[in-house]
Amino acid sequence: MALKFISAEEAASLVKDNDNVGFSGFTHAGCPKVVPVEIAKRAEAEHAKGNSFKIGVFTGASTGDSIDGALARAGAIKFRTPYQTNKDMRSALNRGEFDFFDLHLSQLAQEIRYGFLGKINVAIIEACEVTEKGEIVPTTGVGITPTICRLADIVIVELNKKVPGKLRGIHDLYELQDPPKRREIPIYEVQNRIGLDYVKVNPEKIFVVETEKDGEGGGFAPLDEVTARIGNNVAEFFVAEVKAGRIPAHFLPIQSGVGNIANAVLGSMGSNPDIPRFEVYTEVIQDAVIDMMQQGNISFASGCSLTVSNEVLQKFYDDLAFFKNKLVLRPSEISNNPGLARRLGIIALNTAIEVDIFGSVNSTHVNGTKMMNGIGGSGDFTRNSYLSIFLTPSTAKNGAISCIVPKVTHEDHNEHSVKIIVSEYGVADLRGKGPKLRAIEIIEKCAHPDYRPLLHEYLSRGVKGHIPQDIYACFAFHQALQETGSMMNTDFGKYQKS
Ligand code: 0RQ
Repeated sequence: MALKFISAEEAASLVKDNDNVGFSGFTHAGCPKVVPVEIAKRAEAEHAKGNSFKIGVFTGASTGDSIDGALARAGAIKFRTPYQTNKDMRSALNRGEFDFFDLHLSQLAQEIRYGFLGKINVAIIEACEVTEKGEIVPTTGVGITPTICRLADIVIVELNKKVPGKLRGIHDLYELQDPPKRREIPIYEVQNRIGLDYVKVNPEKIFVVETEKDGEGGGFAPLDEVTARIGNNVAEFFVAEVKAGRIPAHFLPIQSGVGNIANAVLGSMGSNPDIPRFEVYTEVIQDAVIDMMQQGNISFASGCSLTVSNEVLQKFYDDLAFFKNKLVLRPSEISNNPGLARRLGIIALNTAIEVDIFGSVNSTHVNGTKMMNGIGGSGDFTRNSYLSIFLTPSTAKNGAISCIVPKVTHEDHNEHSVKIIVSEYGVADLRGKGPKLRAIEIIEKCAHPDYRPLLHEYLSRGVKGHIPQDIYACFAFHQALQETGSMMNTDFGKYQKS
C-alpha cells in the first residue's frame, strides 16, 4: 500500500494527552528530531489553554535535545525511562516534576513487553529508508525500536534525508521471545548476525514525515592530564594481565561507557603497542572506536549506537564500504544482554561518580539524592563481565570532593560485582580480597594522596565485624562537604564510634 506522508505538525496531532510514546535511538544517535519538537509546541499550546498535555517518554537511553530538552522545557512529561543526560530534563527530574524510572537498559524492551510499564501508544522512529511493504531501516541508533514498532498502535517515521540510504545492512535487528519460549541468543562471536536489517511493521500503521536534520552529537573534550593518566593506567594494566595469562593473547571484547574518560581509555589502548588488535562489544560506539578501526587497532565493533561527533559521523558515511562488514548496530536488549556479556567474556569499562573503600560504586546519584544520568548499561555489563573495571578521577570540583569515600551515598554496583578500580594514581585490584584488604588497596592505589590519611583514619576507628563500616561516621566526608564546602575538612573526632 502507498505510504502516508504527513507534516511534522500533523504527526504531533496524532499524539494524545497521557499517551505513552516510544522513541527510536540510543543517546542522541538515531533519535527523531522534528516530531518531538512539534509535540512540545503542542503541549505548550494546550497548557496555555488550561488543558493538560503530558506524555510518557520511553527511549533506548539518553536522547538529543529535540526529545528530552524540548519536552522537559515544555513541561510535557508525565513519566520518563530509562536514562537521560539532558540538562533541562535532569533539572525537571530533580525538581520532582515527573516520575523517572532508572532501569538497566537491556531490560526496558522486555519490561514493556511483559506489560509492567503500560501500553505504548505511539512509536516515533528515525529512519533512512521506509518501504511500502512496511520495512523500516533505522539510522545510527537502535535502542528499543523493534519492540515499540511492534507494540504501538501507530508508527511515525521521520525519514531523514541527511542519512544515506546505503546505511541499510549495518543493523542486525532481532527481538527476544518472552518466557517460557525464550531460547539462547545465537551470538557466539562478536561479529555474528542473527536478525534482519530492517524492522517489519504493518504498513497501515505507518505515517512518514520527511526531514533533513544533522546529528545532535557534540564533540569530546580535549584530553586533560588526569584523563590521560587514567587511560595509561588501564592500558598498562591490560598489558600486565596479558603477560600474566589472565587475558588471552588475542584479547577479549571491550565494552566502554559514555564520556570523555571512556573515549580516552580507548585512545590509550590504541597507542599502546603491546595491546593487540581487539574487538568491541558495547552499547555506545564513540569517536575513538571509529578512529581505531580505520587505524587497524579495532577489528570489529558491535554496538547499539554510533554516538559520535558530526565530524566523525561524516567520516563514517564517506567510508561506509569499509565499515559495512566491520560494524553492526543491534537493539539494546542484545547489545547489553547480560548472558552475552558473560558468554563473550567482555571486559567492562565504566565511569563512577564515587567509589567506596570497600568496592561499591555510585554511578547515578550525587550526594545520594540528585540524579545525574541513570545506571544506563553499566549494570548490564558490570555484573556479568569477565572483568569489571570502574574508572574515576581521584577527586572532583578542584579537590573539594574525594571520589573515594568511606561509604557511597547511593549504591549501583556492589563489591560483589566490581573487580578493578582505576584512578589517575593507579589500579586497585580487588580480586580475591576481603573488605579490609580491599580498603587498603583502594586507598593506596586510587585515592588522592591528600585524602589518604583521612581514609586510613576512618578504617582504623576500631570497628569490629567483617566490614569495618562505622554507621556513625560513614557519611562524615559528605557531611563536611555539605557544611564546609570541602571533604578535606572532615573531622572524625566529632563522631561516636560504632
Ligand atoms: O560535573 O559537569 O559540573 O563538571 O560529575 O563527571 O568526571 O566529567 O565524568 O562525564 O564521564 O560522567 C558517572 C556521570 C560520569 C557517567 C558519570 C561531577 C563532575 C562533573 C561529570 P560538571 P565527569 P563523565 C554506558 C554506561 C552511568 C551510566 C553508565 C554516567 C560531572 O559515566 O552517567 O555508566 N554513568 N553507562 O565534577 C559530585 C562526585 C563527583 C561529581 C564527578 N563524587 N560528587 N560531583 N562529579 N564526581 C553508556 C550508557 O549507558 C548509554
